[in-house]
Amino acid sequence: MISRIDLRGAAFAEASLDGGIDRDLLPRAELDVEAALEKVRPICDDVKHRGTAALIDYAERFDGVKIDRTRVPAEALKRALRELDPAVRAALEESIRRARLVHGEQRRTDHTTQVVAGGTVTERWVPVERVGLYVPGGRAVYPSSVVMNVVPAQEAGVTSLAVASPPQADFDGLPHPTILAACALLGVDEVYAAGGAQAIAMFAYGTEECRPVNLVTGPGNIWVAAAKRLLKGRIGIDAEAGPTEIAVLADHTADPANVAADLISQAEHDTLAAAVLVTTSADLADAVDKELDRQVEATKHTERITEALSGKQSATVLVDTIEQGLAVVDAYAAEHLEIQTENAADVAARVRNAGAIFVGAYAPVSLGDYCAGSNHVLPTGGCACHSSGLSVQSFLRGIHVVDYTRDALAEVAHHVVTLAEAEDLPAHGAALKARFDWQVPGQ
Ligand code: HSO
Ligand code: ZN
Repeated sequence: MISRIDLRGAAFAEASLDGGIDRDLLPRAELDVEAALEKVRPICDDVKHRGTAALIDYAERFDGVKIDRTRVPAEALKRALRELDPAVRAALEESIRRARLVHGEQRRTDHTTQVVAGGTVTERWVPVERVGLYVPGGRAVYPSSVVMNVVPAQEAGVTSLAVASPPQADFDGLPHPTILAACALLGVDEVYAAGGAQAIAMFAYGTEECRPVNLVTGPGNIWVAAAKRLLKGRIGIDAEAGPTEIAVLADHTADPANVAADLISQAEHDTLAAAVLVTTSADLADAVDKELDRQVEATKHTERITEALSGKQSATVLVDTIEQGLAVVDAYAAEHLEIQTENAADVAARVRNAGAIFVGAYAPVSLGDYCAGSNHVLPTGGCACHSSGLSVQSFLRGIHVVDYTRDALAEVAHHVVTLAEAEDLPAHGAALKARFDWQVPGQ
């Protein structure tokens, strides 16, 4: 069901550009966010002008449920936590504990550089004041994503955190109870029943019920991505999450049943999800194909997974060497990359482009999705060649604090004036001259 690209022999050189592999060798699923922009624009404008009333209308139109307010009452959060399955609660608590361990150590400390005697620049890390977290509803009800967004925000020191998730007809117009319970577990008490583009507009413009936020994070469908793109600038955004991707770089030592299971695990998310196996072993590729047939048949979401695996975005790539395999996975820049080879840690250390790397036979992507301690909000669509996943850093701004004494300024003033003149900006120079009775020392 998965297509095969054979880059052995001369084919590797043919697929190479400038010594590296062609980025487009492996096609990706197409999501036309641009086209969605025109549809979400009037929705966002409507929320801007009519606030909560617009959100109530959209709940009826898009979510099929009548609500009379968007703010979720505190009692509903408490109830959801009380009624949460104890095993799910214990698993979420462990997920939160591990995520806090990792993210707690990411916090940057302020740093002061002494540039000259009397002249310092301090980089001060300041948390964003208010963050809005979007959590999808529908098929993708992921309490784990609440954990992955809230924990780094809290560890960064964000004090005002609001969550929005679509109102559900089956739950009296409230967001899914597991989402509410996860919020309650994390100590988030400001939750809104709002979904899609309209929820992002609520965060950006504010309503009678919800104060506007500075930054919006969290996954979402194409409408959410389009609203983020539209409102970016007014608000900060994390990234536009695309369909999930897994790449596995494997050699003859990999277990085909494990490799197939891991490919299937991410294909389970979406018909557009991508599963890519890059291997030096044709025998492994054949064995994985067989395992895929067997395991896909036996799993719950067979249809969705079959479509994802047979889509143009999924493939098995045969290469001659691990070196070549590394070139392929670097060009692809997968959201998740597993290394299932001999000396996996050494091979992993040579990867340049990936959202997260999973080393060896016992670090499947599913571990990272829930309980590794790492973050599962990762760059998709090849963005891993320039961006990182969500972290404490995503919720901080580094502010340069410049502190110079008169003498320290005097020492460099002539250079400032010279550069200002070179740029035909004499008023810039004048700001210096004003401080020295129009006499710039050294000039
Ligand atoms: N693999 C998804 C995250 C997720 N998996 C949530 C299960 N639940 C994107 O990294
Ligand atoms: Zn997943």
